[in-house]
Amino acid sequence: MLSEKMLKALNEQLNREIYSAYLYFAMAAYFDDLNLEGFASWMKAQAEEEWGHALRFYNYIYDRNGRVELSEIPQPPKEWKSPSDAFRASYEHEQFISKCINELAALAEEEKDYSTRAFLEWFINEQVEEEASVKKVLDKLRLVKDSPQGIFMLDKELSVRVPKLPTLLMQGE
Ligand code: OFO
Repeated sequence: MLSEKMLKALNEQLNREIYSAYLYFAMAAYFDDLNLEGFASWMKAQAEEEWGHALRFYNYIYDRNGRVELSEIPQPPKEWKSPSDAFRASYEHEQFISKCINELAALAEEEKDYSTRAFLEWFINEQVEEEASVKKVLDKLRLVKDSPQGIFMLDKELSVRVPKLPTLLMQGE
């Protein structure tokens, strides 16, 4: 059984994960608008994975006899100054999410809720990967200084990313 405080915090994170998906869809639209299909498809894969994160919280809340509560999702930005500006925003967002996950883990420890603490382990590790994958692209964009040739090359490179399928999570992966 989840404490009221823990349930509220888990629901808040579930909604943040949905916002993450929303933000990455907005970034995908920004890149599609620039005809950068590789960047757009990378962002769509990222958005799909964020739905997977939201589903993990959803399933966990019900496994612990809680109730999912959806809140209003803020409108994400529509434009960024450049591809590197979009990836910088994405990196900052991932750092914020890592901080939220760490705070959730601290709360679980404070509450002696070891099941929730164990559940969050996956997210703690995932955030290392999330920050690193965004930072890798950001560093390359900085290296090519958003030059058309560099962006064209990166667009090709990013087009190969495929999402880890969130549908697996619905089957209790
Ligand atoms: Fe991008 O890791 Fe979830 O929010």
